[in-house]
Amino acid sequence: MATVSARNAIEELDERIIDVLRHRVGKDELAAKEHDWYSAAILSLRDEVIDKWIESTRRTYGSKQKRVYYLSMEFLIGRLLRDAVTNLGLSEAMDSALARHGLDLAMIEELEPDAALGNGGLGRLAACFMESLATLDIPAYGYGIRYVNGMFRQRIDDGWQVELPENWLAHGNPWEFERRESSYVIGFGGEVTAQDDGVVWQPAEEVEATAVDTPIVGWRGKRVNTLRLWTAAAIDPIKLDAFNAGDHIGALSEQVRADALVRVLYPADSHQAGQELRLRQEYFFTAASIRDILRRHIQYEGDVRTLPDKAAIQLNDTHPAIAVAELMRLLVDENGLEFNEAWTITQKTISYTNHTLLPEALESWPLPMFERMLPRHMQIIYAINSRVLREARKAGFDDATVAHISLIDEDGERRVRMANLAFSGSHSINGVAALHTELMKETVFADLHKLYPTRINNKTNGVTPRRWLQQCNPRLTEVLKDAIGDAFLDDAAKLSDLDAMATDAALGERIAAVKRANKGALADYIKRTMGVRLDPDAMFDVQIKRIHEYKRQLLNLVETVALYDQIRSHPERDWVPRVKIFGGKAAPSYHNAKLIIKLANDIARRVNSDPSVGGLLKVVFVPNYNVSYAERIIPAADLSEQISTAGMEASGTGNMKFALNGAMTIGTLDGANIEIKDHVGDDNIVIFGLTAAQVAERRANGYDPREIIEESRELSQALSMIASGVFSPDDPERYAQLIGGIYESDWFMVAADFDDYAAAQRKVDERWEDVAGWRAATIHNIANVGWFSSDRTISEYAREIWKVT
Ligand code: 26Q
Repeated sequence: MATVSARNAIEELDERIIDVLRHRVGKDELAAKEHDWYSAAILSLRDEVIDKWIESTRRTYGSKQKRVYYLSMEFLIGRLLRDAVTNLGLSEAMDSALARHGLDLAMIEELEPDAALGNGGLGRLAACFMESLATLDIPAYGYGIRYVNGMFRQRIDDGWQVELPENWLAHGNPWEFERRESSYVIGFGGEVTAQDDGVVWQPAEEVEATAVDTPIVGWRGKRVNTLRLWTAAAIDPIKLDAFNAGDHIGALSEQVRADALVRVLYPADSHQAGQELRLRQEYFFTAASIRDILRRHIQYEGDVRTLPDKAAIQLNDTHPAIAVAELMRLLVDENGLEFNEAWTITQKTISYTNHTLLPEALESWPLPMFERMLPRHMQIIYAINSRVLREARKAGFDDATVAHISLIDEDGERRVRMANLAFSGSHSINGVAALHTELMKETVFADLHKLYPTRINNKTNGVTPRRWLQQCNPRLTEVLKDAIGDAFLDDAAKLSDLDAMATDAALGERIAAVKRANKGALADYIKRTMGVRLDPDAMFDVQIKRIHEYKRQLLNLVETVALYDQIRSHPERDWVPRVKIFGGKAAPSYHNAKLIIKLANDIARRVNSDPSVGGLLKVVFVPNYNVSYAERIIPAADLSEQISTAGMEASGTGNMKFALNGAMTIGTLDGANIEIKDHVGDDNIVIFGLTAAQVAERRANGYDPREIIEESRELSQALSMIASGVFSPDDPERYAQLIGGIYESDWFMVAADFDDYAAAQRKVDERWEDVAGWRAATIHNIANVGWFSSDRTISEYAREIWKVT
């Protein structure tokens, strides 16, 4: 029964929706189509968001608080409607208001396109952080690029990945506001000339950056912060002199060059593209952001010297590392500061997060290209470098060590090292999980760490429990509320109250029923969209993430083949029915990753149509895995696959989302898996494989995969089935090279970890058959991963790096 005030809220919202539908959407409620109601629902809600947004902004200006600026090339937001509705506490009112018109909020939510302005973990982390910053009432701005085409749509054609352009803005974006007054001219190229006692950079080319703002609503609507994305335009969109001379195409060339800057997200998440356009994008958004930050600071504080007291700039990886040189340039060239004073201000203001140790992912740019595009920045980088190298020599470092510290890589073609630039210009450099941070100190940053031993620190990643528990799993949220009250909604650490109830049979039963319902809903969706039938009573075993050799989807697939082989050989054994779910995108130029997708689909076709497995094993590769798909799959997962080669996954964040939704993890001692194990306890996670130290040791002392393969019947059998074309009869050679790589070198240690992984999977089967034990483990997982809330992560950044309260 709705209370009087709830009825009033519904009434009010309903009236507003009808008013908006008529006067802003321009539709009669009798004629309105679904997408008209969708627009009306968002615009009605938006009014509420805007009021809180303005209130938050006034409060920040009034209190003169220090602000946080999060610079990121990627924000993988997903949909915003459900986020805004639930964070404003209007879910029930909206549900009921729409129901009066025969509409279903869940169905309306499906009409919103994902804002897919990111590749994967790094971009999704930025989105979780934005939500937690607003939740914790920290005045913060996210800065990035308003890509017209986000992460490509993935279609699977005959098992192969096909990339299609993504077009999230096709029908407009009700969440964004263009701010024409916040625009800056960004220069490229040209020359630097001496003038009086300073220098002048005269760019050869100029582009205008204009802000487009999106409100980010915190939990319970406490604060609404701004995500400011830059769009680009030519200063002179049609060059009239060229146009009048009859060169109608040439007259548009500047606009075309400007459009390219914000046209598309680079769909590579590990090895760097090395293309000029990428560096242009990086400078474009970073320069606009730094100018905006300085403009705001000077407007309200009057003096650039107090910048570190009022602004903290966090660099999300090295993609915005040019911020170090740009801030120096603005302080020295445009505000007349001495180099030393500018350097102190820069270091106090900027901090940098590293997300990867993979050498191929460390950004560096050919020096000639850099110098051509950013001649003044190149000079500043040389000046910074001579200062850093002087400090290294003074500390008594030898030539080899000094060479590692240098911002310029002098081996072969000279290159600018963005990580060294970001490191030297920051007071804090953090890793994203404990192991990752230790490895940073021992490997890529060993020498810089020796020179500046206090700078590296750890901030283990987290995820927002609003999106990744409350919103995506309302059924579970209700059961948890009944069990422990609703304090956990405001503090995820309070989930620990569940721990004492782990063996409560009634609670175990209810949580199992929720899982079953979520699996049923996912099975229905997959049936409807792919035509594949899944048994919701089978174990849902899930690996969803970008396709990458180090993440070892191939290990999972080889084990799947081994299991298939075993089931066929011993149909009489009581196998645990499994559904293997895979999903993820491959970078378009990553050959092996694309081949792994094809292999998953080839295996699926063969296994799913083999009557001799009798429904004991099903394999699906879900197309176009994205944030919205993750929100469907994660609540329905029984088993979470986190099986990267130890030492290679910086943190992982999917691992946290699965555990929060009650899945068991099978994983290696890598990234945040280690900390998840520490929190949930050894008995509530299945760990296998080499440790990071053992991987390093094997690589150093000569590792012979062939020997290992020959000793494992199961492994050699599975590998030869794949390599000989059992799953690719139309092209038997298809996987010869891919599997050959495992025999020859096996950099990712698939062979070394296989037997232990297969044994761990059989242990998972055993645990699954112990129904009460599995249910208790589920509860222990949910109860003990509250620590992985991005609220905890952001509190640590705020206290230890940004010094904001
Ligand atoms: C660089 C240069 C040129 C083009 C593209 C790139 C590029 C783009 C994206 C390089 C890397 C990325 C993304 C990296 C990423 O997502 N890393 C993940 O970050 C997560 C959040 O910290 C971690 O949990 C994951 O372990 C890490 O892989």
